[in-house]
Amino acid sequence: MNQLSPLMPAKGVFINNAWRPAASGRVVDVYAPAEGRVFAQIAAGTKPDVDAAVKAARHAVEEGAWSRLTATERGRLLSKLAVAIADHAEELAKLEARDTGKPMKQARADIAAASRYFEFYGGAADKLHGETIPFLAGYFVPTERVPHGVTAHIIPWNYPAQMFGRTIGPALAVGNATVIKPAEDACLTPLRMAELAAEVGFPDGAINIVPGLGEEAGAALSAHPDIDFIAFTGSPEVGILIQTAAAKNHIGCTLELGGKSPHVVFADADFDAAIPVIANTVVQNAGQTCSAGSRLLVERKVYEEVVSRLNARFASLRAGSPEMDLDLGPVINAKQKERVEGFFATAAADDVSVVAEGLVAEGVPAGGFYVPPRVYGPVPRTHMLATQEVFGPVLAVLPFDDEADAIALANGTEFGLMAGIWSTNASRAIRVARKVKAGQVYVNAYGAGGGIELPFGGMKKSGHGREKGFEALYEFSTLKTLIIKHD
Ligand code: TXE
Repeated sequence: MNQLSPLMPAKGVFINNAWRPAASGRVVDVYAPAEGRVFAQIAAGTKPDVDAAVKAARHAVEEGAWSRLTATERGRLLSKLAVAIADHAEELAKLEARDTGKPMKQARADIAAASRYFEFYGGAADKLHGETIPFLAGYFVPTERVPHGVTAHIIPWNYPAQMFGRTIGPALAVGNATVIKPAEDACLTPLRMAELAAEVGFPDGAINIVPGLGEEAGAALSAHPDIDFIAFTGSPEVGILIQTAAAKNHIGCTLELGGKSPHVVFADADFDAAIPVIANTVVQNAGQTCSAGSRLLVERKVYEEVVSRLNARFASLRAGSPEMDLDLGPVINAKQKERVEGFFATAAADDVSVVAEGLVAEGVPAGGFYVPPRVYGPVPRTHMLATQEVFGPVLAVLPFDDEADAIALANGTEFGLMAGIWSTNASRAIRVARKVKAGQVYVNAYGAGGGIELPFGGMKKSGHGREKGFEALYEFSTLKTLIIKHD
């Protein structure tokens, strides 16, 4: 094991507000992607740990202190956690940067977003309510939004801190008790934030975390017969396993499975505004963002101009370590680096040209998982660069002929998570935006991963269900109707 010393030791599994050793006695090595070396370990949670965590959550939501809190009291706890995260922002940002390799400025923004999730859902907790329904004479029929019960949350490594807030914030606001299986590649900030939650007064069992491998802890959690709902963000392949496990237990799930989101740039677009945003949305987090704008569809008559502007933009981009705080960091691990380089190799073999490129900065630590940001064009429409999620800082440029062609191309992948339409013709921008199949469509703007207040989720292979915003409160609750007969 190529390791950095001293190693951050595994904390264990977090159940009833306390750490305990994993039943397996094993640990999982965690790499610092910027250095390519092991810097920490996490507990390898397995089925017995998941059983204990679900039991603690069940107790909390049925009869424990968590079940006795009012919505306002739950909201206050969430708000306190938001403040605690903000108070520990620099510590958390350093941990997030080390764990994921992202530049410090990105890590700081992510911690601010994590805090903001708890702030938003703290305020929202007592704003969710039912309705009354006109019915037969002599009946009074109110509805009530009630928690599912125990919610399971399987989250990825690209934004561990943000994902923690995004997924448990609304679940807790509604009154569920949660069990989280964070990603083995990066999960140290969720572990630390769970401690902060205990410190601000979350009762035992409301937040439980079982770190470990996907095929062990993740599989045991998603198949557990006593969970009531699963929220999953990750790969389409594992998404199928999650939905199958949910079906076997007759419970619901949300799946957020990534994308191949297009920017559609018409000849009349404001290029000065568009190009920096487009470049940023594919290099942010080294392209490892589900909503990265990884396809650039550009009207053929301005193809050369757009490519030349991209070239100028990308020439200044640099990948570096978190401390160097440049435009992007390394990718998460050796496998992801190989994956991105595999796309590079296929493009070279297929004679698809690199039209813009940034660099890996001089002086990055040896062994880190760095790849340069790249733009390819014109990419043939059926090429894997145009259809498959790279999850790296790679932009595919494809020319289109007219509006109908642009819409067909935008909708021409299996995914449907986000899109950006760039045009100064407002009618056309709105027309196209309404025809593109995606959960979020920006016009003359694009926020990869942004917008805590905005419902977010996919169509098609990007998954189903909505997180973020008020919509997540509906997702993490269910509706109960009381039918009351009176004289
Ligand atoms: O994902 P996995 P990986 C995409 C992206 C990336 C690819 C592979 O294209 O290149 O997926 O990434 C847990 N039962 N996205 O391999 O394996 C796992 O431990 C239950 C898009 O990291 O899907 C982790 O916590 N859980 C994406 C989580 O699933 C299992 C973010 C995601 O890991 C499991 C990440 C199992 N059998 C990757 N196997 C996005 N939508 O943002 C794994 N897991």
